[in-house]
Amino acid sequence: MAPPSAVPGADEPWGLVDDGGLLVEDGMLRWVGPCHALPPELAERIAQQVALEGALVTPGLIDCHTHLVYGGHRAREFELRLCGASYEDIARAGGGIRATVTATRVATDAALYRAAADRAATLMAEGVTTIEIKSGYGLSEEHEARCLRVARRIARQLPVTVRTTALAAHAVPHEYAERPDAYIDAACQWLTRWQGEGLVDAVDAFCDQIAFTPAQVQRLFEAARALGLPVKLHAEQLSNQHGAALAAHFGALSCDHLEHLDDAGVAAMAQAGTVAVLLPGAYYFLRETRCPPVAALRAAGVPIALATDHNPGSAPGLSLLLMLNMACTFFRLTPEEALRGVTVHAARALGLGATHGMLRAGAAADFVLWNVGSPAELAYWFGCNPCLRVVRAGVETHQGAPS
Ligand code: DI6
Ligand code: FE
Repeated sequence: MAPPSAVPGADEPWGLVDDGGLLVEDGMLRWVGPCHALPPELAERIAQQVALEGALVTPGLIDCHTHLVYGGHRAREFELRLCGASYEDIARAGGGIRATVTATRVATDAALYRAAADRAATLMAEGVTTIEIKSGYGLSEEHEARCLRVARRIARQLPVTVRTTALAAHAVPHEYAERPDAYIDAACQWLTRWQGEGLVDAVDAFCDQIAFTPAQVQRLFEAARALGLPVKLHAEQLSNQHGAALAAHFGALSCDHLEHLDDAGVAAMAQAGTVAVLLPGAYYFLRETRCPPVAALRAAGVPIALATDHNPGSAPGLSLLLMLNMACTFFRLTPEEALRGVTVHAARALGLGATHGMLRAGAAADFVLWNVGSPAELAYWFGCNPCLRVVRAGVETHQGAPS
C-alpha cells in the first residue's frame, strides 16, 4: 500500500504494509494496517470480510488533469505534424484548440456526454477513482457551461469522483479575435454565474505565446480569488512566460506541464506549496525534447504529480498507468515517485489532499487491487492492465479480467 504515513510500516519504502487489511465503514477507511494489529474493538464491528488474496493494494488512482469533454478528434493534425507542421503553426493557422471548439459547439449534450463518459470509463478500468475534468473547448458562456454540466453528469452517473475546472482561458475564440482582453473580461463574468450554478471547483488558464499573457491570467485569477475559487495554470509548456511564479503568488493548487520552468518558478512553487503536475503524454505526442526540471523540483521539495492531460490535440491517450512508465523513462522519476504522483500528490493538486490519494483512517475508501507482486511493476509494464478490482467509496465498481 502506498503511501499511508499514519500507518505502521509506512516508513518502509513505498509505505508498504505486509499482510495489510482495510476496515471500511460508510464509504470511508476506518482503519488500515497489518491484519494482526487490528484492535479487538474494531474487529468486533466487522460485518463482512473480503479476502484480498495477496494482491497489492494501492489508493485509487487520481487523474488530476484531463480535458475529457470535447467533440471530434484531430487525427488530421497528427498527419500534418508528421509532415513537418508544428503544433504552434497549426494553432496560429486557426486549427488546434479552435478546431475542437467548432466540433464541440455543434455536438449535442448527449453526444458530448457519451464520448466523455466512455473516456472516463476507460480511465476507470485502470484503477482511476478520481478525475479532474476541464472545460476549454466551448469558449463561450453557453458552451463552456454545457461542458461543465457534462462533467457534473459524469460524477452523478459513473462511480467516480469528479473535480471540475473552468478553462475558458484556453484560447481566444474567433468572436473575440484580436480582442483577448475583452474575452478575459467576459470570462470573469461567466465565472460568477457558473459558480452560482455549482459548476466550478477551480479555475485554470493557458499562459503561453499562443494563448494568454501573464497580465491577462492575473485578471482572471483575481476574479477567481474574489469568488473564493482555487486556481491552477498551464504554465511554461511551450515557452517560459513566468506563469508559474504568478500562479504561485495566487496560491495555485498546481502548475502543469512546466517543461520551460526556471529556478525562480521552482522557488515560487516551493514556497506556495503548489504541486507540479507533469504531463509526459503531451511531451511524448508533441515530440518535445526539453524535460521539466525534475531535479530542481525535487531539491526544492515541490510535490510532483502526473496526469494524462487527455485532450484531442496534444495528448489523445487514456492510460494513466502509461504515464507512470513515461514519467520514469522520459523524466527519470522513480517508480515510487510516479505512484505518489497519481495518488497523494495528485490529490493535493485537486485540493483533496486530506481525504484522497492515501490509505489511512479517515480517507475515502477508494482503493485498487493489482495483479502484481511489487509496486514498481505498476510503472514497469506498459500496454497491459494489471488492475484486478476497484473499490470506490467502499463499493466495488470494477473487476478486471480474471488472471
Ligand atoms: N496545453 C495542452 O497541451 C492542451 N491544452 C493546453 O493548454 C492542448 C489542447 C489542444 O491542443 O486541444
Ligand atoms: Fe491540459
